[in-house]
Amino acid sequence: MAGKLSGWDDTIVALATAQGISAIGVIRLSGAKAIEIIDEMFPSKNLQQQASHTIHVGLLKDGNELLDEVVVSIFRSPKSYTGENIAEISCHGSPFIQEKIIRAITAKGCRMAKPGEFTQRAFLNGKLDLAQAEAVADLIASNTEAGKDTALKNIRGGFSLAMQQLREQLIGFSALIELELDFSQEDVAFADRKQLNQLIATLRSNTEKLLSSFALGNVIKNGVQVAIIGSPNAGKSTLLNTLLNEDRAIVSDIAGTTRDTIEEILNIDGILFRLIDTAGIREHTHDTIEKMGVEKSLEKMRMANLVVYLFDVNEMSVEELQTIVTNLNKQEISYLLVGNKIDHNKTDAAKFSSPRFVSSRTDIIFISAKENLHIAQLKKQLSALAIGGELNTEATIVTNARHYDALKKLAEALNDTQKGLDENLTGDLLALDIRRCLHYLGEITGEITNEDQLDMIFSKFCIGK
Ligand SMILES: Nc1nc2c(ncn2[C@@H]2O[C@H](COP(=O)(O)OP(=O)(O)OP(=O)(O)O)[C@@H](O)[C@H]2O)c(=O)[nH]1
Ligand SMILES: [Mg+2]
Repeated sequence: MAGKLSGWDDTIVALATAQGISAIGVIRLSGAKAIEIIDEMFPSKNLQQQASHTIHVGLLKDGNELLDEVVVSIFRSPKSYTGENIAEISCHGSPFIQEKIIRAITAKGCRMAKPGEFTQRAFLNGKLDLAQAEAVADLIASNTEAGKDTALKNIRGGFSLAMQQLREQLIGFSALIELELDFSQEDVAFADRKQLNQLIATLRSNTEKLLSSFALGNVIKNGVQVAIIGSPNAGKSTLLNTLLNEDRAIVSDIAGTTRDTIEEILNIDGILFRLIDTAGIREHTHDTIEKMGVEKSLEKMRMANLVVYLFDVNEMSVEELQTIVTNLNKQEISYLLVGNKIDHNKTDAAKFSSPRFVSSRTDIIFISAKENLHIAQLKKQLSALAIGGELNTEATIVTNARHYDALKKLAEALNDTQKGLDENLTGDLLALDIRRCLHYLGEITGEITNEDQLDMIFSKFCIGK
C-alpha cells in the first residue's frame, strides 16, 4: 500500500523529544513545505538551496523576534524517515522556547502532528511495512535488552521477512493448484497433490512456530508477573528485599506484617519480572484489614503468570505441603516451590525429598532469603521458567497481539485448506481458502488495511514519532 493517500500534502510539526526541561529539544517537521517554512525563519542561510542530509547552525527568528540559536538538519524527499521533506530543529531544551518555536511554525501553515503520524506517513510512503512500523513503537517503549533486540530486529524487517516467506510459499501453493486444475483433465493430479500436501504442512508448521513464539514475545514485551505467596512470616517480604537488593518492604517477626500488595520490577537477564509481595495467607484471621489483604493475595495469585510459593522449612510439614501442591495443581497455576530459612534449620529440609514427595514431580529450591543463600539459583530458575531455556533474540518472535490474531486466523484458513485437500475439494474451492490465507498475511504487513485500522495502530505511538 505504498503511495500517498489524498489529504497528506500538508506539513506537520511536533516536539520529538520528551516534554520538560532538558539540554536540547528536537522539533520535527515533515511535508512538502517543511524546509521552506524553516527557511523563512532562518535568516543566516538559504536552506532551500542546501543539499539533503546537511546541518546548519544559525539564529531562528519569528519576524523580528529572536527565538533561539539552533541547529537545523534537513532531509529531502524521498530519502528521509517519512519519505517527505523533513526539517529537524535542535533547540535549547526549555519548554518555553520550544512552545514559542512550534507556535511560530504553526502560524506559517504547519499543522500539529497526531501521535505516530510521522511513522504513519513513512508507512504510507512505502518506507516501512506495517509490522516494521509497529516495531518502532515497541522499540520506543522497550526497557530491557531483550525487548530492544527484538524490536530492532523487527524494524529491520525480521518479522516482515518471515511473513514474506510464508506469503511466497502460499503464492507458490496457489500456483500449483492452478497447475493442477490445468492438468486435471489429463489425470495427472496425484503427483501435484502430494506436493501440495507437503507445502501446506510446511506452512502450517511455520505458522505454528510463529504462534508459539508469542508467549515468549509477550514475556519480552510485557514482562512476567510473579506473585510471592505463602503463610505469614514465611519470609516473603524478606525475599522481595533480597531479590531487589534494597529494603523495599517492611519485615518483622509479627505474622501479618504485609497488609497490602507491593509491586516492584526486577530485571533478570534482560527479562522484566514484576514481583508482587503479598499478605501472608492464613485462614483464621479476625483482623478485617488482614482479611482484605489475604483476599487481594489470592486474587494476585490467580492473575500472576507465575507463583513463587514460599514456605518456612522449619514450620512446614510434608503433609501440609502436599495439600498445598495438590491445590496449586488443581487451580492450574504455574508455580515454583521455595523453601526458606535453611540457615535456621533445626528440623531437616531433607524431609521434603521423601519418595512420596519427589513422586509429585515438584522440585523445591531451598534458600535463605535473609542470608542470601541460593538466591542466584532461584533467579536462574525464574528466568528459565519465563523464557523456557536460552533467550534467542535472533529467532523470529511475535510480540504484537494484532499479528498474533492474524496468524491465528491464518492457521485456521490453512487448516481448512488442508481439510479441503484431504476431502479432495476441487481446485477452485481450495483457491478460496488460499485467498483467505493470503488476506491474513496481508493484514500483518499492511498490504490489506483500512484507514480506521491504521488510525488505531498509529494512535498508540507517541507524538513526534
Ligand atoms: N533465619 C531466617 N529468618 C528469616 C529468613 N527470611 C525471613 N526471616 C525472618 O522471618 C520473619 C518474617 O519475615 P517477613 O519477610 O516479614 O515475612 P512475610 O512472609 O513477609 O510475613 P507477612 O508479611 O507477615 O506475611 C522476619 O523476622 C525475618 O527476619 C531467613 O532466610 N532466615
Ligand atoms: Mg510481608
